[in-house]
Amino acid sequence: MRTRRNFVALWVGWVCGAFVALSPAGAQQSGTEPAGVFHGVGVIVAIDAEVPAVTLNHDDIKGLMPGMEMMFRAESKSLLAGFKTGERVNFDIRMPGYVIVGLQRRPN
Ligand SMILES: [Cu+2]
Repeated sequence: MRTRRNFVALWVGWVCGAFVALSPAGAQQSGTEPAGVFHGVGVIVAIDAEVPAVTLNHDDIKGLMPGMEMMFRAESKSLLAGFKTGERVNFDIRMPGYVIVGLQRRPN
């Protein structure tokens, strides 16, 4: 019995350790969502200036999710000012919450 319990504790410790190791430097774990600021590249599909929110067709976001099309809330309306659909952008997402906190037009 004692041996089995030690084995389970060791296994859980190993899995948690592996998960933390895959997280970006300085990120904190909160619940099941990773925390910290993640960086992505994508194309603007739609902008809702009132929410404010932006729909992006984005590439893989390292440590967070594979490439897909999805909507993100933006931290402020001014963050989206001057952008239009079809533009390729670099963006920063604050987790947890999937909030866009940075948006820059890409040269290409
Ligand atoms: Cu996504």
